[in-house]
Amino acid sequence: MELFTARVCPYAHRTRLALLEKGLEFEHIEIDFAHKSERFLAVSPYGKVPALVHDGQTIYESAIINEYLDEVFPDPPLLPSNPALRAKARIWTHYCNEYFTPDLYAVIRNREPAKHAELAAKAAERLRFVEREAFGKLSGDGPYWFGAAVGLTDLAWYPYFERLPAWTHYRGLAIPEDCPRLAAWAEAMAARASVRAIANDAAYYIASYKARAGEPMAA
Ligand SMILES: N[C@@H](CCC(=O)N[C@@H](CS)C(=O)NCC(=O)O)C(=O)O
Repeated sequence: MELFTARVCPYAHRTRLALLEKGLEFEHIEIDFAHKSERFLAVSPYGKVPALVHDGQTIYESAIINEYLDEVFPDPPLLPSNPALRAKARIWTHYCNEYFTPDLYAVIRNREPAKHAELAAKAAERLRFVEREAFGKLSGDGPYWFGAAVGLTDLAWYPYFERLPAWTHYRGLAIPEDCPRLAAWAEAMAARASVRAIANDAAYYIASYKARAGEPMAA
């Protein structure tokens, strides 16, 4: 199994975490976006990471790769067994991709101080929605999205929280104080062996996001 990946990429991070949680061996192929190899462009039709080659097939799109891995290597399972809960797990990954991520990145990309408060408030509201609708309704005693067992939803969301120190540094955005369940979840995730095995520190992300963020902006 080969994984085309990049250290900075939150989507590739999701798949690396899934492979580690499953205890699967794979060849790690680091892609430099400025110099994409012919092999990479041949296997990854969108020219994006992550892309997985397994059994002669290329699978791409992080959420789809992770479901593929869960189907082909079902132990340990990373989706709930109940169909309604499986649907909810997918809804939350969809929410991450379609609503949370664009609003989060809008905050760090924005260089206009006049727009900052509105963008930051919108991203913080996304986090409060997670606190209320996910941790308040689905997680029981937690600590994970669907309770006691880690799953694909946790793996889809966690990469943004490892990167959050860059948002705090450049834009003053952090987990809101009225989101204690979300904060406890981020801590529980950070302590997992899979997460620790490939974690980068805040300084790495602050340097990585410099080109996008520019200078820190007063909150
Ligand atoms: N929807 C894709 C997004 C993947 C993606 O956007 N990857 C970025 C890096 S984070 C990429 O490969 N970009 C290639 C480039 O910038 O040339 C997924 O979930 O896998």
